[in-house]
Amino acid sequence: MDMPKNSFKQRLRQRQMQVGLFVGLANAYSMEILATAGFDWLLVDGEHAPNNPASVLAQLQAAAPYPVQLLVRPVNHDAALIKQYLDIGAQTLLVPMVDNAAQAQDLVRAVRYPPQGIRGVATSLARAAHWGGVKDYAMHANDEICLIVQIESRQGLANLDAIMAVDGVDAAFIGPADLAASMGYLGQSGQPEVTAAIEDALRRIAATGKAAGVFVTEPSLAKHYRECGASFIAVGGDTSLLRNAAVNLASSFRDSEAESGAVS
Ligand code: 3PY
Ligand code: MG
Repeated sequence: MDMPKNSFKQRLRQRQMQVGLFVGLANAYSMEILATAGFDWLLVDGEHAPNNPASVLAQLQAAAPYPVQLLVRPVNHDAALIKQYLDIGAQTLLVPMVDNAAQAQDLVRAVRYPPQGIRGVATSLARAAHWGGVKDYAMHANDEICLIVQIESRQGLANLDAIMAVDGVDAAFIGPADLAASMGYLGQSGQPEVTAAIEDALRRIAATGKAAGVFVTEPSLAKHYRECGASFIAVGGDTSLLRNAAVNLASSFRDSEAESGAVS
């Protein structure tokens, strides 16, 4: 068969708006539910959620029949771990905490086969290559991989232009929580100085001709960030959706019991 195309990367290039969700439940069955929900992309989080290559694999398989793209966030910049995620079929990686161009350059090398990079070759063992069934996988793989760097520190902002200039970096995604912490506003990503820094970063990324993304749950702020140049946004996370719905359901029944004078 021919090389599977990375439609997320294609739409990213065309700046088509893509709406996504962070997925931290680390479970294939709930991933499959989310895959039916209508998001353009779902991020399997291996940075803060208890994921590893085996659990990411199960989630890639669960979502495969549905028209949604899966992104994978590794816990760090480890080239060996990145190789495992690419081999099991992740085509788009969102890599956290990229602070300078040297790190970005190393990540580009980690996702590419030689001579441009250092990704190890074993297509007969790789789900991504259909275990040897994808015609010339090794020749086309570099083209279909999409590398997104996360900018989420003062240092990352200071080095933004140099990071974006690295050939092979396809897009940058702003992490408001870590950025706020780095700016001295731990837990206050809505702080005006932080949102101003995010706006500026989104504009600067878009001006480089590469795609900009951000995590934002507030609809009016999401609209504003889109106007600043964001073309892919994460609008929430599965863990929060589940917990908020559960808390609201429990409390709505407690409230109605109290209103009707029921004694528990
Ligand atoms: C952050 O906010 O720090 C993230 O990594 C996700 O948005
Ligand atoms: Mg972060």
